[in-house]
Amino acid sequence: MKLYKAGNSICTQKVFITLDEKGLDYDTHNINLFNNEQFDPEYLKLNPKGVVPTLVDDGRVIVESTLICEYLDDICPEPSLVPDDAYGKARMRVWSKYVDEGIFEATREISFSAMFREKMKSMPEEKRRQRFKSAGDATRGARFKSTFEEGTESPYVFQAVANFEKLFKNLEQALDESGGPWILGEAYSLADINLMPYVARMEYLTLLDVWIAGRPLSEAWWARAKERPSFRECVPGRLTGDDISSMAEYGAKIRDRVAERRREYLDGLQ
Ligand SMILES: N[C@@H](CCC(=O)N[C@@H](CS)C(=O)NCC(=O)O)C(=O)O
Repeated sequence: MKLYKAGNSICTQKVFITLDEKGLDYDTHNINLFNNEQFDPEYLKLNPKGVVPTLVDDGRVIVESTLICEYLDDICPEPSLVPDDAYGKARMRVWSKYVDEGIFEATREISFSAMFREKMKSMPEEKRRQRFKSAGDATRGARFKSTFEEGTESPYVFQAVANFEKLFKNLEQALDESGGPWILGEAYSLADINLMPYVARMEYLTLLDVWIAGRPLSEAWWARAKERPSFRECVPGRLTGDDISSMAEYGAKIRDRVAERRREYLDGLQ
């Protein structure tokens, strides 16, 4: 199996954790997103959206991190990371969908406004223009442009802050209903794995407590999740010292504004 990945890519981290939990062997191929290697015509043949990760298993190409994780559970059922029953599977997939439809973009927008934006400021204009390329996804280029130009003032960042607020409200309720220790109850599953890299990113950016403070079940879930050997191996274990210090340094600069935007969102609900 070969996994196409990028350094510090949240979507790839889900796949790394799943591979590690399963004890599967694989090779990796790095795609440098800042050199626009995701738009290389050869890579676009594998992944037409021009994103990572992509898994190639015996010549078969699988895209979309959530689907890759489910594929890995299908080809290697032990230890199981997917509930046996139909209702359990549906509950797990609601969490995956939730992450894919709101939390992934929220994490990307917040990360861009804090960090990648600063990196892109020093890029030559032509390279930056290439980076805004959308590979056919009209909103992707617009989002990049908005977070690059407006930073935390971008409406996409406001929406991102609100999405994290809704996430932790739902997580607290789900853990209460399931009785924990994991999102679906007793069994650790892809519902947990699919969420962990996004929560980790907020912690690395020093922003997590904006949403998690005062939510004891979510705090306990997170403390438990980040102690799993697969997480330690695949997230902190694969980040460079520079990745970790950049996230802390740039995240701290937007922290106060993120907390204010959360307040604006909560005030707007009243
Ligand atoms: N829904 C896709 C999203 C993949 C995605 O957007 N990956 C990011 C890295 S986490 C990427 O490749 N971005 C390319 C870019 O920034 O141009 C998945 O979960 O696989």
